Amino acid sequence: MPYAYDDQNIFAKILRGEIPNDTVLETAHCLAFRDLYPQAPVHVLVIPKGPYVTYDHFAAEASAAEIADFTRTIGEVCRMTGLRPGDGEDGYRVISNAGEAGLQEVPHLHMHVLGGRVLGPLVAKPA
Ligand code: DGP
Repeated sequence: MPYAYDDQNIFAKILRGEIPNDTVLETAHCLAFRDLYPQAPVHVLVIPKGPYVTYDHFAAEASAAEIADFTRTIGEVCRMTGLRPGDGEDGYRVISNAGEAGLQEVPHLHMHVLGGRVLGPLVAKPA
């Protein structure tokens, strides 16, 4: 069962309003909020409201409306935070970690939108 969803994960609790968050944007199908442990001056998480574990899960099972909203919400967060190249901060990185190899901590799909500094190499070299 690669797509078993645990509704006790921290982002499910945020979506249910059980724990607070610093919301950047809410849409019909998505919530964007600031990461509690920011890795860059701008670090926003964009999540679908639906119970999806990973990006591949979302791609396989989400509706066209959810996929369109997720994609546009990520773009809107880049715009709102001034990260679009030429807008001020001059660029960003969008990352989604999945599973053990990806070091995914929270088993609810999230895109990290990072920027506000030069972000360095895409992945760390193995020690
Ligand atoms: P990942 O390793 O890709 O699963 O990233 C999970 C991110 O979630 C990590 O950057 C820290 C963040 N995070 C963990 N708990 C909370 C929380 O309670 N609130 C917020 N806003 N972010 C959290």
